[in-house]
Amino acid sequence: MSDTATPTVIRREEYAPPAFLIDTVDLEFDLVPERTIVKSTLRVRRNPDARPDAHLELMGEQLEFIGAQIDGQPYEHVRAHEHGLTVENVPDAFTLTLTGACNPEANTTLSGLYVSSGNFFTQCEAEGFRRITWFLDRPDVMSTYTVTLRADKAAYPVLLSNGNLVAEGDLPDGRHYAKWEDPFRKPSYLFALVAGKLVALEERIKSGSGKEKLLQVWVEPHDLDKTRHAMDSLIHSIRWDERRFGLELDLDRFMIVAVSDFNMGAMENKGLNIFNTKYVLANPETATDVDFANIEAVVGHEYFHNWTGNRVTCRDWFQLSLKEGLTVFRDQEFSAAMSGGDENEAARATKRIEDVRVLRQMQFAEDAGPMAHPVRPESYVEINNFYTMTVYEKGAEVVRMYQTLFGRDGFRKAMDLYFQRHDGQAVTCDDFRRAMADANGRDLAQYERWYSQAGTPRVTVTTQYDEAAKRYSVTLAQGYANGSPAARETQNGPLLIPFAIGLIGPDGADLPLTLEGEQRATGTTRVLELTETQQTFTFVDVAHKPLPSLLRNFSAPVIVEYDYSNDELAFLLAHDSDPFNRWEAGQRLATRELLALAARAGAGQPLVLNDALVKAFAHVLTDASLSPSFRELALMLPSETYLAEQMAESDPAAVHTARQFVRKGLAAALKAEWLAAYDANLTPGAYEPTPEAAGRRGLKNLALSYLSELDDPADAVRLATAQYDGANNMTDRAAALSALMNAAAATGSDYAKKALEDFYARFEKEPLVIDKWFSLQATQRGTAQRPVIETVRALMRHPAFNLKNPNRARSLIFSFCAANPAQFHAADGSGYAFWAEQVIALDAINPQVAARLARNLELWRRFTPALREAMRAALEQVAAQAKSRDVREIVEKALA
Ligand code: B3K
Ligand code: ZN
Repeated sequence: MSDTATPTVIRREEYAPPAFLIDTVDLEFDLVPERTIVKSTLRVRRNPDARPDAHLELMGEQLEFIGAQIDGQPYEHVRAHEHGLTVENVPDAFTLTLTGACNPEANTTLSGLYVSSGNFFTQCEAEGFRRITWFLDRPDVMSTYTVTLRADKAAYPVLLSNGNLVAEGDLPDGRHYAKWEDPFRKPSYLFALVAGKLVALEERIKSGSGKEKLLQVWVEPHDLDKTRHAMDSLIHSIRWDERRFGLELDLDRFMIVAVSDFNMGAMENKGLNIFNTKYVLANPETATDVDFANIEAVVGHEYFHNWTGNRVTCRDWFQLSLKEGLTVFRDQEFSAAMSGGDENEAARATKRIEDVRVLRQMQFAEDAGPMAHPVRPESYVEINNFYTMTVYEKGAEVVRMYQTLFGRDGFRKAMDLYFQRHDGQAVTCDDFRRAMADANGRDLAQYERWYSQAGTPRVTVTTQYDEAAKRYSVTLAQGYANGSPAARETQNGPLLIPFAIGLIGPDGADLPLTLEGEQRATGTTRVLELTETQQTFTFVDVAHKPLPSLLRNFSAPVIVEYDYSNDELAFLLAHDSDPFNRWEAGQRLATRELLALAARAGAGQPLVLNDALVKAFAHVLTDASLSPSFRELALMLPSETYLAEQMAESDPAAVHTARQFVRKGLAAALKAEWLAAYDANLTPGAYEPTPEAAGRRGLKNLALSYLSELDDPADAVRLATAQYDGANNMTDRAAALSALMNAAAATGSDYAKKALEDFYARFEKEPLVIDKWFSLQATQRGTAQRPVIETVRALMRHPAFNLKNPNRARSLIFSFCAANPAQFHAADGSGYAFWAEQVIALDAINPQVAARLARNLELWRRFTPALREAMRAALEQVAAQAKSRDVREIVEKALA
């Protein structure tokens, strides 16, 4: 456990190159669950570019020191301490051999070497390697690795590590060994090993230049029937990266291994990606359409890291977004391409909408709280706390904006230059920006502020139409909301904001665009470059007063403020040629209405549904020219969490009342249309995870979910029961169960009891499905008679619950605390008490997972006074009891 009394703050400005370099690493493992012996032989030399140091300081944690040698001779001047090993008075160049032991069986942190289901796995990013052996465990120390694994052959028939298998064979006493060599230099965080009883789905393909490649997806034997989709996703990723970026797989062999105990989604270790089972295993019976899409995205993400992350890595952890923002951008583009081809704008928009929804709900919230930080943070206490929405998702937006500014070709040229300059190096975000600038002949000095400035920028728009002169001027002003952390800090000056805009004529068609000073009109969407605090752009030859379509395709991660009327929003929703903004108009309309209703609900006033919203939704629901997936997204109301964050004081109960009122109102007013949409979007026949089929299921199941809100949900119950019993796929079965649970909560009946029992019995042997069973119950609607916290507490005692398994903990505890806001924020404080208990319990087992849960209360200051006080008390309780650096950093920042 990473606990210290006084936390050390690590600062970006204090970066210094390592005093020593390690050219080669030779690791020998004797794998035994309770005591694994690790012998590490390092070729070390003084770094000519660093301040000389007499001693070599190596990092190490939770290790038992056995012995040291220098150049083959026992060396006594070695001091083992809590944070590592000091090797005193070393020569300029030498071979250091260190022998130590660790206890993988007892390692519940899932960082370093650990045991899961009887097999060995590693997780080294960010600082897990030091829990395996002593090392310069920092990303700017890159070495060539040779790894020998020895273990009992019956218990651990498969022995894997990075790179190529160069030798294997039997040893005395029923043991065997395997030796791996990774030809590419890498930092320690990309090291991995796996040992155990595993089987693989294999494919051989030829890469773009005609080289043979072996692809493997390793799983436990009973999961082999759930590997096809991951393999297909890997092949698609390889092909896409060749096509779009000219990047080829560099190893002869590429392996994915699934493990059920894992702290996050997956890890891009060189040639040996290790994945949470959740992002590998899928077949139609066990995985939903969303699972299929997530697997494709995560397989792509980790594969793309091979170039953006592994071949070119980060100099230090402050540069994390160099690899993460860029790789998220690449996986987003990949998923968009898979859902409709690189060129199909409408299909791409669906993916864009989904990504922006996540960004706005999660990253904007992060920016508004105590953990707000720039894409390139300035300091941290525990680096694992900085694998954030800001580094990943806002980081991806910062990369996307280069492409928006320079086009796909300009972006590609700059990527080529980036690899030409930096292949094999550990570099910084500035190096990336420089490649973008140089390849496109642009000065991007101002753009640096996107990396150094925390907070969500706001762009306020005012427009003016001069009827006589046919001129339309758009004034953009940038800043930050009052009271936001960003506004409190010193700001570095205005950002360069690519602001895409279109003008829509009275007939709903886009107008051709001519900016003042231009000879002729070009295009119907223009990317304005806002570089000043305030700037006016004037369009000429504008025949009629237009309606502006602002920030098309969400061209920058900002909040746009513009006073649209409800009629204008309805018009945009019906006509905007930019699918993203069409969706956006509907969301604005719904958000405005929902917030007004929440205010009334909070004040105890009666609620009335605005007919304009019903009409707008009816229009979308019945517009057959729109794809089902677009309609599904447009008809989904903004989440309760997002709505609560938009209030001056978050009031989850009022938001829930308002949102339920609107759902019920839309269900009743459009009942016939929902029923028709249900019938029109059935997907008979064999299950296909294609975007088209998934889109139909999505719209059909959304219709079912609205129908389940009716006072008399008989139709929904009839349809859902039949759908549950007849489903040939998990998407439909889970949606049917959820609709039954919803109807049950609304009416107090037990519609869902039988299906819930059946679901458990049917999937008892499928942990990922049982996770869904827990999470469906944790996120269900509560009633006055039966608050969900009681169900959650009862489920904590269920024999299938296990706090040590992160997926299971997330399925029950996180689902309740983060995805059931009305129940979690119960006025009696029962949710917060539960949260505090669980953070403290997890803190002793797995600080990384505990710290994620700890973040759930960080926006406490923004809530209504009674909730705020109850949240503070819970935070103080955790602050008093938590031990890990991870959790302490979060709660101390929240309370500061
Ligand atoms: N690079 C890893 C994340 C490691 C998290 C360490 N706490 C997965 C990814 O982003 O691909
Ligand atoms: Zn990543």
